[in-house]
Amino acid sequence: MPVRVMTDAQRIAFETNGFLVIENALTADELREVRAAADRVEQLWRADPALPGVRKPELEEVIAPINYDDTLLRLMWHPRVFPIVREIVGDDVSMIDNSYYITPPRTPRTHAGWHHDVGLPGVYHPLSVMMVKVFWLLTDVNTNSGGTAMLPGSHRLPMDFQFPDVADPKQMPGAVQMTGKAGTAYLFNGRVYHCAVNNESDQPRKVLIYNYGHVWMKVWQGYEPSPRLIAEAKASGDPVRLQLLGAVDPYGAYLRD
Ligand SMILES: O=C(O)CCC(=O)C(=O)O
Repeated sequence: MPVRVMTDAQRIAFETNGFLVIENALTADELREVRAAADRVEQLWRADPALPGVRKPELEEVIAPINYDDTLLRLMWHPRVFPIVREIVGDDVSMIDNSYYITPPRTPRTHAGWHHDVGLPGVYHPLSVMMVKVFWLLTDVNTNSGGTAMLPGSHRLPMDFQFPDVADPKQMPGAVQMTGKAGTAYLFNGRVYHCAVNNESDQPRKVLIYNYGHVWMKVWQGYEPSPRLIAEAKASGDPVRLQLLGAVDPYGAYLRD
């Protein structure tokens, strides 16, 4: 059983809304360290257009930043956030994908319209938690910065629920805009209906995204941990690191303490 770390207010907020905000998830020192690592990764990635990612006017995405820098690897089991993810997903928690998103200033359009992250055949999603995604804000994000918008409670809606079509993502009735200072983390059930709004500001929005699921699920294609990370996890013998990187028996592994 996962150790219970969530407060009652957090459990109720997550169950009812489908998302949770953790302010100051990173201390000032940690934020400095994580930003420096993200900057190093961005530099390496920009220097080699063959490295995997998205390079579009509405989004730049470094695929699998944990493969580049161990500070970003360690963020995957950060002590203020990972225990919450584990409590929600369960002891069979593992990594599905990870990204570094840079939304350029003044995007011409959103990079992600309204969607659910999960819609698996054979799963009754309104009562399931298949994925939990954590966003780590590396820049301050306000309502104009190209951040995520979510429909609270939408993870519980029937599978055939008809959402309205909206031309501008901001027009979705009932949507809540995720904002926060750099160092904030927010996490959500991958069934919550969400999108990114346009970045109407003069600043890039920078976020690290870590998506967790169950260890028997496959890693999102193209986001696999590098052979180096697997070898180092095996050498470490650390059960959390091994399981998050999928270097375990997918039908037998679960974290024990
Ligand atoms: O960029 C965002 O805030 C939204 C990203 C998104 O839709 C996703 O990760 O599924």
